Amino acid sequence: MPDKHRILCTRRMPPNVEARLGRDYDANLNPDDRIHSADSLLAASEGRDGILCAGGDPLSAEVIERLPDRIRILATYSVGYEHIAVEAAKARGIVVTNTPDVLNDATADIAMLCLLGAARRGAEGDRMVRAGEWVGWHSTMMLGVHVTGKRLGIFGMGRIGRAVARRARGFDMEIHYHNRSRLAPALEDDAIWHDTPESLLAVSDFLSINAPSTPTTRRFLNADRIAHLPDGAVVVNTARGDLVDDDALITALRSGKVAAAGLDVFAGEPNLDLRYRALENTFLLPHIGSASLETRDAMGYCCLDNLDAFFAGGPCPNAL
Ligand code: 8YV
Repeated sequence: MPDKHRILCTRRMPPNVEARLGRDYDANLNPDDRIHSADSLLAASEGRDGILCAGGDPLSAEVIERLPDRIRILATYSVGYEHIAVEAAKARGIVVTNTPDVLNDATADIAMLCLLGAARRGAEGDRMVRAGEWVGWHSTMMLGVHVTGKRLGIFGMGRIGRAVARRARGFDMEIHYHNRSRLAPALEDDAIWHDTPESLLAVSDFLSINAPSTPTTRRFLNADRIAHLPDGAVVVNTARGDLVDDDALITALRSGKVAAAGLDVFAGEPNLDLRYRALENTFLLPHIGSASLETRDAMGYCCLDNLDAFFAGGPCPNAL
C-alpha cells in the first residue's frame, strides 16, 4: 500500500468532506479555521503534495513562486479563483482546479432572495417586526418594487447567470443579458442579448451581477454605468464585491436612482463599506451564495474528485 498523498487543507470543511479527505489522504486539517497569512500558508505547505484551498487564501504570484517544489496541485473550494495567480502556478507546473456547476442552484437561489429581499424590503420588514415597531396594516405601508413582468438584466450569463434566468422566468420576468459572446439558442432560451453592458443596463429594471472578478469586470458598475439604468432600478450582486464601485452605488441608493440593492458579496469582505449598513434600502447577506450543506458537500467532493484524478495520473475534471 503506497503512502497516502499529503494534502494541506487551508480551511475547516464540512464533516463529510473532512471524513473523505482523511480517509483517502494524509490531511493537514484546520479545525480552528484559522485564516492563513502568506507566511503561515507557506510554512504549512512544507512536505505537502497539494493544497485544498478556499476563496480569500493568499495565493498571489509571489506566494506561488515560494511554494515548496513538492506542491503539484491547488484545488480551490470555490468556483471563483481570483485569489489564485493561475498563470504563475502553471508556470511552475502546478495544476489549479475549481468547483464549477455544483453551486449554480444554491447561488441562483440567493440571487433571487437578494432580488426579492431588496425589491420587497425584506430586511426592513424583519427589522420592524423585531423592534416591535409594527403598529398594524395600512394600504401604503412598506410599498416595494413590483417584480412580475419586469425586465431582468443579467451581467454574466454563465452557469450561475442562466440558473438565475431560469428562476426569474418563474416570476414572469423578461430576461436580458450581456456576456462576452452571445450564447447558442438552446442556452439563451429566448433571453435577449445585448452586445454592450450599456445597452443591457438601459433595459435593466433589475440588474443581477453574475460575472467573475477579472481585470476587465472589476468596478463594472460605476457611476457612468449606473446612469444608464432606468430610474428606480434594483441591483443584485451575488458574484464578487469588486465588480461594484461602492461610492457610485451608495450615491445612487441615497438619491433613489437605484431603489434598492440586494448584496451577498462586498469589496474587502467581511469589512464591507459601512455606509451600506446605514441604508434602509439595502438587503445584505454575508456571502452565503453556496451555503447549503448539500452544496458545500458537493464542492468538497468536487475538490476531492479533482485531487483523486490528479494523483491517479489522469486529467482533472476541473483543471483551469
Ligand atoms: C465560496 C464562492 O463559499 O465558489 C465561490 O467562488 O464565492 C463561494 O461559493 C467561497 O469562495 C469560499 O471558497
